[in-house]
Amino acid sequence: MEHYYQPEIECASREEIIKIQNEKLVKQVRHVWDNVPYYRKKMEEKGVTPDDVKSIDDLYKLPFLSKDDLRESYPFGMMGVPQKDVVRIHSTSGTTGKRVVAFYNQHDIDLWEDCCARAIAAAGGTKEDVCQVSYGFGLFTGGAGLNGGSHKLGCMTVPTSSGNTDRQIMFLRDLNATIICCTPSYAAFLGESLKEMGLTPDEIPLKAGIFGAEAWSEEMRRDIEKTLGIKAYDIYGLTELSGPGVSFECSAQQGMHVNEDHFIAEIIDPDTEEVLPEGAVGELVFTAVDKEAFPMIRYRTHDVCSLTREPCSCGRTHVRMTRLMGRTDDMLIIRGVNVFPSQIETVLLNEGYAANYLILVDRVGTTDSFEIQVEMTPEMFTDNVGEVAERQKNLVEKLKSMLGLRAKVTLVAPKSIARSEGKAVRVIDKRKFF
Ligand code: DLL
Repeated sequence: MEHYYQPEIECASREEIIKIQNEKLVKQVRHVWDNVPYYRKKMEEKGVTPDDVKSIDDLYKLPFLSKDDLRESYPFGMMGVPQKDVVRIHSTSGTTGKRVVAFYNQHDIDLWEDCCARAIAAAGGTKEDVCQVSYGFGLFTGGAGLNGGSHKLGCMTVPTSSGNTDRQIMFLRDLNATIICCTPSYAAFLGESLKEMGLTPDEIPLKAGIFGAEAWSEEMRRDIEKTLGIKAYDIYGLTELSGPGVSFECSAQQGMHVNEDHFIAEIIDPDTEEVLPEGAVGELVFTAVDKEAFPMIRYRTHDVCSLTREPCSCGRTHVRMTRLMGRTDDMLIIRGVNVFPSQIETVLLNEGYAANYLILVDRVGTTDSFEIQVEMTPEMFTDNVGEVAERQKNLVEKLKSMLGLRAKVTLVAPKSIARSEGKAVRVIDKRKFF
């Protein structure tokens, strides 16, 4: 059963959505021109003025924004309202260069929390539910966003934040949490922990999980659904655009609906910057049409996916984006071959492994070395050398046929790869440091 939070918007006709977007875009371009000198300069350099933008059909005229722009304008250069009206900041978890600092006024917080409330409702959430928010709280947007969304929906909200697994499980069971929000890797870890404690899925009250902030595969979804006995929903977003809830999955689990009354999605060719037609795979670009304090126009996300407007069985009309296929900047080029970590994960999960792996890339002389360390599950763990060698050989072959590239596969003991409470670190590319 679907629980629409705002059916008049979520199920609006295409014409109605376009009308909303047209009006908001025209206003937003004027707002940015008047209040964000950094972006105004970019528009002037491209020879565009607000008068040139009369509808979403004129979007292509506007300049893109990139992470480099945000670094250059750090910290206040993209602020769109007087600082006295800003009520919050969040920041990305980026490990290189300057962090991105995003600003919010009360209006921005309200619209963001609405987006998150829609996501929880689409996962079946109502005010009857107990929603445990196990994303990190603080500068990261995961905790604050879903906490706010859960409040708006009227769920009893349990803001555990990430970590302290024993306490997470205690609250899950004692407070009868029916919905959990965390990264998919942490959900998988919770599943492992419950299993170790001898608990079966029927002994925990959860019915749904809202997982995002990092790439995960369909196979990983099935694993989590089985170990936790829930339906697992994908949620997408990024700090620059507010945080989680830019798009979310409904019960059809056929892609994530973009909240189109707030965000216009485009897919571009990352090299030529040409806008691609519906269905094409490319880089996702977003325009936030009504965010005021940190207004992003044509922001290049580096995330790779495609869009579809095929009708969805849930009744929502907003465009859907596919599960992310990778990032233009996470794509590894190993011995000249493009490799996305998600392809590796698909092979591993199909072969019965869990998503506990580490991809190690280095340069030895002039050649790239490419190793994948994979944890054996407790069930398959053995010290029989012949059996391990046979398993490794099988994985090398399966990976070769998926990637067209030979990797060294090393099977390691269960629990030997460090777990993460937030986003998992799965790639160590030492070549970057040469
Ligand atoms: O990760 C916001 C978020 C919090 C989303 C909680 C969902 C749930 P950032 O830290 O700025 O924001 O990272 C944004 O994370 O560009 C994607 O590459 C990746 N990402 C986010 N959601 C997904 C997802 C938050 N569902 C970056 N699948 C984005 C794959 C995701 N990758």
